[in-house]
Amino acid sequence: MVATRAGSVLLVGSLVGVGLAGPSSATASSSGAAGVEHRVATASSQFVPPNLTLVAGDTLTHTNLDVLEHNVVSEDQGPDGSPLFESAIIGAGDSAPVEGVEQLEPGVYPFTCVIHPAMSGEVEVVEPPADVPQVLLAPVPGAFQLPVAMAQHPEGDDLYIVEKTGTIRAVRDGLLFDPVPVLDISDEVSGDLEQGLLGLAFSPDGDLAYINFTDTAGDTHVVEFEFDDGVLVPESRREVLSVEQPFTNHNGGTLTFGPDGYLYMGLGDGGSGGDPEYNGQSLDTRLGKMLRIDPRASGDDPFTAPPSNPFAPDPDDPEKVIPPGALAEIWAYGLRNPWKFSFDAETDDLWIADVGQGDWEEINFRGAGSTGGENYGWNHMEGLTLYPGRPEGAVEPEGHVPPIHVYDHEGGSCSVTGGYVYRGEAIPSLQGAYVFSDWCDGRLRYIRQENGQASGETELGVTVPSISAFGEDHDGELYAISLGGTVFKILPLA
Ligand SMILES: [Ca+2]
Ligand SMILES: [Ca+2]
Repeated sequence: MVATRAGSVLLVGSLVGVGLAGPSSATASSSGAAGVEHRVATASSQFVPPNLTLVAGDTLTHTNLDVLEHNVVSEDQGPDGSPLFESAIIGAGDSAPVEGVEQLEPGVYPFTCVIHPAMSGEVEVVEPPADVPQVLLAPVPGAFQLPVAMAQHPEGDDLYIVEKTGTIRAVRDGLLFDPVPVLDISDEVSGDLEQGLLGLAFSPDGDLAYINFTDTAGDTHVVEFEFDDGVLVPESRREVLSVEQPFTNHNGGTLTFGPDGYLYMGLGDGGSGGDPEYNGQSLDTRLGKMLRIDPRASGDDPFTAPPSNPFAPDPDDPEKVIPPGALAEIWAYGLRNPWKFSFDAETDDLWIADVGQGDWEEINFRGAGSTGGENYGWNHMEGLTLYPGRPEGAVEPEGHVPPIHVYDHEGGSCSVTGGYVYRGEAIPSLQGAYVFSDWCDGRLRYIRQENGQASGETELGVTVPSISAFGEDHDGELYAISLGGTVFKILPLA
């Protein structure tokens, strides 16, 4: 799969390079290198996803996750009267190729199920991208112990790498590994796969640093330090908040200051599997949430919730309706494990990669104008469909914000690792693309967003084993972090 994709990218790139872009490149691509394999599922008598974007020459497979028999059949016919594309009728758990898709010219093609004509979907076939970015991965100096996050101080070019084992290490000016940790709480952290020191954010003025870790009992803590002389000052330590964790997994971990100057924090549903405590949809717990706080102490309060939060009392708006018991610090809910999220440095849009249960990995998108309160659906929804293990009788929540992009676990993927929208200058053809990966397959890929709709995935043709995180520097350049101990800067190939 990786080799196929890389080959296809290189072919397209080389065709463009010799001036064969245009209609001829689509033909060359479909008759030459194999295209990317896409998948459409049928579940709950729907096509998932209902709309697909393919590059000419790509292939499509139909997987039936429903109890009923289905197929995929084009509504349009060719000159001989047969459908332009069609899969065999298959039963639950089976997959079949959708024959003919790889021959389609650019255009939009509605399809249905021959047995259930009420089901509908659409394939959009587009020309191969004129300029697929070609990148390489350059290791940043230093050997790191289980790195899981990166932050850059607002001043200067030092990179701060968060090690799950409880230390933070600096790469001075992005070039020189500093062997002395800038923080060491390794005797305080727990060590399961999703536990440890997980997040770091510097205050916008650079005077304070906030970390997120799970303690030896597994509970989450956000702690504030003064930042001075390139280190987190141990004596200045102050607890901002803590969250009891019922299970070792799904602890979220990312901390980042939003464009509004508030601290955002992603928290998983508590863990185990299927959200047994029903935390995602409960507004009286911090678990399964995105929090938004002013992390500075105010009187006896170790932090405050901005009145503009959806469930926070607002002195300027006495009519504001707040559900009983809803926590003021909640910004959004219905999340399973938002391990990584980020803001677009140019547009301020919020991107949340939410790790899925068994079937679907999610990329969620919310535009900069959001006033919060989004319900991302878990545990009623997984991806675009009802979660099979949802509480009895549970339906799609009112106002559910569906993911902008989903992918399944075919081909060895298992758990989304969210990244950033690229706003650097080194790779012009990557400008504006949301770059992300998957913990199990490590393949770097991107989608593009326009009017709240995402394009299909495009692969960058490079792989980072055990990819735990991405990082972004002041120049908008991106980094990919392997839990194995290497931090890579993503650079143009030429
Ligand atoms: Ca947990
Ligand atoms: Ca969701």
